[in-house]
Amino acid sequence: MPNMESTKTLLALATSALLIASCNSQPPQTKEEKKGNKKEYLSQPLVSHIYTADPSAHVFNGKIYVYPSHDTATGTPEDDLGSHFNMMDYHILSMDSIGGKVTDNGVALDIKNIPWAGRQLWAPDAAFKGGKYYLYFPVKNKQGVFQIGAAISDKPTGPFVAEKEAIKGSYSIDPCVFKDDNGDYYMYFGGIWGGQLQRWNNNQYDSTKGNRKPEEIAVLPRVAKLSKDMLQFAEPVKEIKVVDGKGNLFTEKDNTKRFFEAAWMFKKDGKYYFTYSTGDTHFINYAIGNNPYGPFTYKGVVLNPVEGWTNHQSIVEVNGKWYLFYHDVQLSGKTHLRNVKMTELKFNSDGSIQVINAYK
Ligand code: FUB
Repeated sequence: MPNMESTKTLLALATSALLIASCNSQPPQTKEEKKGNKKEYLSQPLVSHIYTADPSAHVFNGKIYVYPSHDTATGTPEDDLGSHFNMMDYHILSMDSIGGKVTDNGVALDIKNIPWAGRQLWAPDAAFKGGKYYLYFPVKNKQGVFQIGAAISDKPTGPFVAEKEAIKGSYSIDPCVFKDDNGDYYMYFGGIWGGQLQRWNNNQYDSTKGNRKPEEIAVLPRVAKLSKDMLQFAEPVKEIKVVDGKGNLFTEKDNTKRFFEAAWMFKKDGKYYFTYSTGDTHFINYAIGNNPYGPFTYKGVVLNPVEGWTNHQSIVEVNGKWYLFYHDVQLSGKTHLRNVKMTELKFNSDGSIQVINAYK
């Protein structure tokens, strides 16, 4: 019979051997896993041969078109004004059906063919009226001030011909053109920080105006009805009120709820849904109103933060189902080289939106 000491030694040796065996049976951890960041994405990039962002989706003649920014690695250093988002052209994506093959239709508009443009082609949108397609885009003018331009084509995929000047009275970024049931079109727009909206008060530009202080009322998004020819504003630009359940405007410190950029409007069951990004807190939120000018009452989150700093959405109905188009940085891991994605969006019976997580 072995003595107590030799039994303990044998047991210790056996335990060590088992531990070593079990450690060796594990696959090595990736860098991300070591950081505890194992991710399973909700959906996959629509295309991977180019970087795309800020997807504005539309259904024209039964086909799905996505109007994204075209992210490019130009080497422009990163700063708080978004100088690294230094895009030069637009490519339009199309699909015959949800989940179908995605076609890149090539260059639809190049910055060198926009007479008034300086730099940085940011998030575009598009509209269709009277047999013509209209592309709306923000770009800095030659003085470095963001304005919004229009371009026309006979085809939804372009090529688009830009107007010689920016839309008169337009400013800032992220146009969204919404067609109401009576045939009127409205442009929603604006974005703070690098999008310069904080510099505009009463439609006057003041380059010295900085970001709002935490206690101040947050900068409000803007809207203007479009002229019949779709190329100008038909009225002075107005502010849109996004309010809490008591009708109060948000202050800058309410930065999980206040508007930052990425306006997108849609209408469902007679209600106007104003959706937007909260920027530095990275949510896509929604607020509901009874008419195109608001006020819009904050209702909640549509999309939780994605991988990457920016979060930018569009929401569109295709054959009776609703879809959220968004982006993240799955392909590059770099904040300015993004990829567009889509997923189904569901409503509750009271019209509220079921929150979407970018990860499973
Ligand atoms: O793509 C450049 C800017 O990043 C957009 O205009 C913003 O909405 C943000 O996504």
